[in-house]
Amino acid sequence: MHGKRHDMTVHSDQPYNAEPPPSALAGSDLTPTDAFYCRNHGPVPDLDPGSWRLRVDGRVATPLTLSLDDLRGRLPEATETATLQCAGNRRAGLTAVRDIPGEAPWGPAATATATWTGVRLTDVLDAAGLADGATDVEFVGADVSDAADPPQEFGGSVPLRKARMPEVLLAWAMNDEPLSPVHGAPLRVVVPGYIGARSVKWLQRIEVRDRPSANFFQASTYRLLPPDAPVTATPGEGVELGLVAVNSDFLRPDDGSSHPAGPVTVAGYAFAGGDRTVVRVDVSSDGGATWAQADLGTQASPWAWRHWSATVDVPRGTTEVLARAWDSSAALQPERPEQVWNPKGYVNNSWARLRLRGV
Ligand SMILES: Nc1nc2c(c(=O)[nH]1)N[C@H]1C(S)=C(S)[C@@H](COP(=O)(O)O)O[C@H]1N2
Ligand SMILES: [Mo]
Repeated sequence: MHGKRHDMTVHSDQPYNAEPPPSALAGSDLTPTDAFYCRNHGPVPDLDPGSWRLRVDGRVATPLTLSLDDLRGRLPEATETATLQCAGNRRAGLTAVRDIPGEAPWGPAATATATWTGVRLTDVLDAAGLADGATDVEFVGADVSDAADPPQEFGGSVPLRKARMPEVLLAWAMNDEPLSPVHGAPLRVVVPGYIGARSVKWLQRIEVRDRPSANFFQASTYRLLPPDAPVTATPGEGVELGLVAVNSDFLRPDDGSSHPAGPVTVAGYAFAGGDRTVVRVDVSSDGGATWAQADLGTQASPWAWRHWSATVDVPRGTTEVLARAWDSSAALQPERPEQVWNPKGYVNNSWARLRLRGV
């Protein structure tokens, strides 16, 4: 379904929400599109690329209505390799601490990396010209979500200074192929380094504003609430999520798998958003008493994850292997999910844990 592998873990059919088995992400800087997770808050809209238009308005000098041909023909094409990561990635680790009603228990594969091709958002903003008071750029999709109260289109904004950065794209292609419907055809935003929610799919409107988006999915969800807060935030409550915190997890071998006692190679990914990169990954098989540094893979772009691998000694019986990443601001993942638990289950960046059985 939706051009995905047959072995996706489908968190819901309607709307379609799914992640691949972790091993499907292993060993490759770029994720095949059929293994790229999908996160939808409403039904996938069926948009005709010929009649589709993008409206650019708000605090601009000249409001624009652009067709796909306008974008392709008038502006230089740009390509970027970037990792998307959902704020709900690894939520299952938080759900295990305390129930999180109404939110799917995503595993570690609500993240993936693709090459994205389109135009730079900053070029579109230049074409419209900015008016006084412009501070934020809001993106509005064509999908109406009844998860919002009242039902509304999915949307969100980023600060103007980020919108002006060359890595922020309006993309029509993913991994050198036209965007598929489920990934936002005909056009989506890609905001590298920010939570996946800001990479709005089925883009139909860009509004330049003098304040952040009031859309339900920015003002009332994708916010970090204190542990004792009710699940439904009043607009503006808690902390708006934006930059992705340093995170990592195992991709191979499978959690709970059995191996002949002795050396076992483990592998995973690590990612840090903003303008930070992953600089080190530590692995421990003695509960964190001692750590060895994993071998870091290449970094396909400043906006991409890094794969890593390490060989650990697995004795007979059950061993828990730990991994934790450091980013270029010297931030380190926190140890336990209890320390980061929050009512909506976002940003579980606690140490990765993998159980292996030596036989
Ligand atoms: N229009 C629209 N854009 C959206 C969403 C959505 O539900 N509707 N989900 C967001 C979230 S929360 C994430 S994590 C990413 C996921 O992108 P993908 O489904 O292409 O992997 O899309 C974002 N863009
Ligand atoms: Mo997300």
